[in-house]
Amino acid sequence: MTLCVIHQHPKVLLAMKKRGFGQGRWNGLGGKVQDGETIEQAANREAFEEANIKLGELQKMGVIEFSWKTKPDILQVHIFKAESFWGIPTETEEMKPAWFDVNQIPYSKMWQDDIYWMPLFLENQKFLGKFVFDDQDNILEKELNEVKEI
Ligand code: 95L
Repeated sequence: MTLCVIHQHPKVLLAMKKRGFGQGRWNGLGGKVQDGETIEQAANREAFEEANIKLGELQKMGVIEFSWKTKPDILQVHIFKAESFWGIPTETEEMKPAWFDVNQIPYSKMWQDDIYWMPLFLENQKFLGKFVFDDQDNILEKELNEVKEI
């Protein structure tokens, strides 16, 4: 899976997921990598599908593996930063994009892992991690390490 957060300091672009997996949470843009597609191509395609924007250069910021104690699903998420994009972030059927000040990130309405890695992301520090959730998406186990290179 890909996850791209646009960071134009002091603002980040997040998007409220309106339906499906992660509904009701402020997310980055992204989704599943399709057959025949690179991870970067998937990040670009998802940004266009979800918010109608074309991404500039992508920086690899982190890889996190998410799993659930009570489900077989394992998601390997590649987290990217884009500092530039083309177009106007537009609400789609899936997402409602909005800008947040880096000091007012809505962590209480986000996935619980974000509060751990977003500060590293904002400081341009790369990271690798693993989180295990319960069936209500609460964190049961966490591992997060800063790294020099992804
Ligand atoms: N901005 N953060 C996200 O969009 C995000 C964070 N954590 C997650 C954990 C599991 C998952 F399946 C998705 C996300 C996710 N989209």
